[in-house]
Amino acid sequence: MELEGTRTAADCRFAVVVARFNAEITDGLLAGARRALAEAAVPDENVTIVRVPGSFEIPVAALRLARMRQFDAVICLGCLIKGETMHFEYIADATCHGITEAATATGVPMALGVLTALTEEQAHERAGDGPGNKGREAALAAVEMATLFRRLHEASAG
Ligand code: DLZ
Repeated sequence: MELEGTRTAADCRFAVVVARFNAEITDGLLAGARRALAEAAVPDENVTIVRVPGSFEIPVAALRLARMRQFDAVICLGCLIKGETMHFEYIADATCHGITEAATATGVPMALGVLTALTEEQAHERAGDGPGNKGREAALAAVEMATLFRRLHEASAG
């Protein structure tokens, strides 16, 4: 038997956690994610958007949403731009580990759409209107994982 997810997820529900820090970029990631979800036939009413101050706050919000058991997947969107500060490394590390832990602790798939860029220009390139938008990529991964997990559930029930 071979199982994989699908490209449409009309019956699935998604939460999107989006950081406000570097909002110009994260707004672009959110727009990319919303376009991808619409292309995957996910109705707007099946998408819940939750805003948090910065990327560091994403994992705890994602964990809380996953524990609600109302979402098939959580899409995490943020943008870290390397500056003079060591904060970049600390926050990037904590955010990625936190998201991984939230997913494995709950069994709810989480898609990583947190940009780590060296410059603002690099970040803009990954949050634009084209196919390279990382919010779009995260949403497509979430659709695939959500539908895969539905199939796994059906397979284990049947
Ligand atoms: C403090 C901080 C810094 C320096 N840089 C970023 C960043 O590039 N991207 C981001 O999403 N958030 C940043 N933050 C904010 C932290 O994520 C967090 O919101 C604060 O430390 C408060 O907990």
